[in-house]
Formats: sequence, C-alpha cells, structure tokens
Amino acid sequence: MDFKGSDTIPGPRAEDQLPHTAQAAAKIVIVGGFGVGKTTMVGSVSEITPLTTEETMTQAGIGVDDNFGSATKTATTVAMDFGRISITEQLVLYLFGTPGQQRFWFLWNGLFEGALGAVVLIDTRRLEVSFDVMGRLEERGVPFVVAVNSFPDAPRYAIEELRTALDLTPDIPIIECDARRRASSRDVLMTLMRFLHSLAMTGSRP
Ligand SMILES: Nc1nc2c(ncn2[C@@H]2O[C@H](COP(=O)(O)OP(=O)(O)OP(=O)(O)O)[C@@H](O)[C@H]2O)c(=O)[nH]1
Ligand SMILES: [Mg+2]
Repeated sequence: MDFKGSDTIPGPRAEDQLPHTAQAAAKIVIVGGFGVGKTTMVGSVSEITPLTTEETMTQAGIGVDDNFGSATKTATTVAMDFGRISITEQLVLYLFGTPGQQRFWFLWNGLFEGALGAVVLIDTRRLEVSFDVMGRLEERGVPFVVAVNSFPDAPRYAIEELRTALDLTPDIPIIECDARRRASSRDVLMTLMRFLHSLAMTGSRP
C-alpha cells in the first residue's frame, strides 16, 4: 500500500508563525452583546487568519435568539473567535471574541479564565445588554475598557453621557471605534494596554 504523503503534517504558514522577537503574551477578551461587532473586530485586527465559529442563523432561532439586525446579519458566533496581534516586537496579544447570543453566555467564564483585560464593545442602540457583560467582568476581576462601535443609524452620545448611563467610574476609558477598521481596532487595544499599565503602576490591578 502506498502511504506516500500521509505521514507529513504541514507546519504553520509563514504568516501565522510567532515573530521570533516575541517575549511575552497576554490573553485579551472581546466581549459584548449580540451583533455588536466582536467577530468583526477580531477579524480586522488579527495578523493571522482568525479562527471563527460562526454558524448560519436559521428560522429555528426565531423566538430563541436575539433578532436585532437580522435583516443584514446572517451568522452568529457559537463558541469563540480567536486572533493574534503583535502590539510591539516583544508583546503578543491573543484575542478571544465571545459569543453574543445569550444561550451561549455559559461559555464566557472559560473564556475569561486567565484574561489580562477585556474590551467591552457596545452599540448605543442597545446599551442595556452591556450591563450584564460588565457585571460579569467585574465579578471575575477582569479590568476592561469600553469601545463604542459606531453604527451609522445608532444614536450618538457624549462620552460623559455614556459614562453616566453605563454607571462607569471616571478611570475606565471609553472610546469610539469602527470595528471594521484595523487601525481603529488597534487603537482600542492600545487604550486597553495603557489602562492595564496604569493599573499595574498604581498597584490597583492586575
Ligand atoms: N456600520 C458598521 N457595521 C459594523 C461594524 N462592526 C460590525 N458591523 C456589522 O455588524 C454585523 C455584526 O457584526 P459581528 O462581528 O458578527 O457581531 P458579533 O458581535 O460578533 O455578533 P455575535 O457573535 O452574533 O454576537 C456585521 O454585519 C458587520 O458587518 C461597524 O463598526 N460599523
Ligand atoms: Mg461574533
């Protein structure tokens, strides 16, 4: 029998290999309610082809799943998104996007395990879904920044109005972003890293 070729497993693609200068890695979670743009953000900023676990939304989900934006949204994350970005030559961030449908929220605890920090993505049309998300991060002691994903038909609020509405302390950064744009998503991650650095400097966390 000819087994030629069956004993060679292809190695990682060149573009997926970790930069040889990398010295430290941190796990970051991208979290938020249904359809706020988590998969989009991981995909736009990742330097490797992101791993996604998107499934087509079907009629079976009617009455079970959140149907906001269902006219345009055809797939939803059922487990997680995974991507990677080198923030500096030495520091690599591993990005984990959580599922937004409430029936998959039980997976969050596992995804939060060992996370250095989180990005809470919000859509100003549905601020209420963010409360649960932020409450869970606070329970787990995971520091976070808030990124307002700017959808064209979403109401716009001043940052301080959002801070009051979301009941956030003055130290928590809130920034606007467009999750589809790599530079914008990268800015969000840089804001998170600066915030984590300031917490470490003041000895508050992490
Ligand atoms: N206009 C606009 N559309 C966006 C933006 N980010 C995401 N979208 C669109 O919004 C939809 C939802 O994005 P997803 O990335 O699937 O959202 P998600 O949070 O991963 O969704 P779930 O995993 O189902 O919770 C997609 O159709 C995106 O193309 C944005 O910044 N602006
Ligand atoms: Mg998703």
